Amino acid sequence: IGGAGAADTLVVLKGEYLNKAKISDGGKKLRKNWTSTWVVLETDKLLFYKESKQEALTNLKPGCSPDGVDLCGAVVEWTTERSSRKNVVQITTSSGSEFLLQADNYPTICKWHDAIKSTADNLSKG
Ligand code: I3S
Repeated sequence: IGGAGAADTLVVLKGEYLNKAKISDGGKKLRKNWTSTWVVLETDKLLFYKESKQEALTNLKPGCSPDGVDLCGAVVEWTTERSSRKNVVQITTSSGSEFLLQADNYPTICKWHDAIKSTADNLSKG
């Protein structure tokens, strides 16, 4: 996912550690593997970094783009069916990939759910 250059001006929610699991890729089911991930929300995409330090490092390196999800056309919803964990948000991308985001702290995950959902909904209106 590109466009790291002027990242600072595009950030909607600053980085925070959330638990992330990718459960399908382009419609193909994947084995679930929860990992703690540094997540950053920009105006059109959600970026994933292994660690907070990598955010700055990746943006400094020309040609180096972070792992992420294009939110245009994405559907963001709470799910109780895809995991036994509490506070799980499912993101389904327009290309048919599915991600779960989770945090034990409800206010934390609520903030991310609301911001990601409104970002995706605004892009889809556009
Ligand atoms: O949806 P699943 O497949 O029941 O997810 C669980 C598994 O990924 C499990 O690992 P194994 O593939 O080794 O069985 C994980 O340890 C669990 O955490 C997953 O379920 P939760 O409910 O935690 O998302």
